[in-house]
Amino acid sequence: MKGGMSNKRRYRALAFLLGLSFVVSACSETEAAGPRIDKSGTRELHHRHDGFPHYIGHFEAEVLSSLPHETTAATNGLEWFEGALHESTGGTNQSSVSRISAESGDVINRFELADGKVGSGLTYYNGKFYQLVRDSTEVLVYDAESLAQEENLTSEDTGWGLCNSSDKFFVVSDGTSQLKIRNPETFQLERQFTVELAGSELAGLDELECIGDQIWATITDPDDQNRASTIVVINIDTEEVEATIDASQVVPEGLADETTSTLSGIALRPEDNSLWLTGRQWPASFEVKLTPVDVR
Ligand SMILES: [Ca+2]
Repeated sequence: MKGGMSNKRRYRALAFLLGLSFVVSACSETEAAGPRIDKSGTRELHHRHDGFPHYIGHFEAEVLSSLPHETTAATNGLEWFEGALHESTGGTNQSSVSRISAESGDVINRFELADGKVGSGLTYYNGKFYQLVRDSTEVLVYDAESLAQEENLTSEDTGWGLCNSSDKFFVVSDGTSQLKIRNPETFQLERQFTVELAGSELAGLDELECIGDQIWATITDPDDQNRASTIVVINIDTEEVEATIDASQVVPEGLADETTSTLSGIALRPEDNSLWLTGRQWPASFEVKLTPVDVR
């Protein structure tokens, strides 16, 4: 941390504020029909009217179950589609898009990128997968069933993470504090904004998952391992951070270095609203539950 409040103190301060918002939210929901808040630590803590889980506050992630993950897979994007996990991997001359069995973790189908192309963010939209290429404006497009390549798109600039927000927008990160909202048909820029955490720009936004009206983002920060296992949850409309998640307990022990231990994959399985995390060269992908942290 370069000057100012330490990260730990900053997170505690933010967690306190978010904790307050959680309490306020819980109070405001009591008039609605049915139980809205489940504090027993199940994975859906706040059921929204549209069926998506909605998390507000500060949480810790714990492992519920796991799926084998190739330790050679440098995960840069993760997405569930039709009961299978789909993964974009980076690494020079090792990049691919893979469909992975939810039962065994085995690769069912794989498309390998041409040498020199580094796979990055991945998302599904309207029968196709879209994959960003690191340091390139090229957006690779695949048929979602066969993973056959289709005609590519070209973006105005480069990106890291990618998610599909309710089939209305693509959200793109680029390792800075900026998020770009793009038209999913044309990839044209519609809006962009700066993400702030506790009053400071939050750089390093990386892998994304769009869940309802929220954008879940991992943070790549080689100088701060706490941040590298933190997820921030941003409201796409208000552009505010609504929740933080400490996933440090999920990071497997014994990984070689900061790069391999970095959390770099988030995916929500829509069939059961289960949340899955993995990282570069992790031996497993993990289903996690989120437990609210009492920060008062
Ligand atoms: Ca994702």
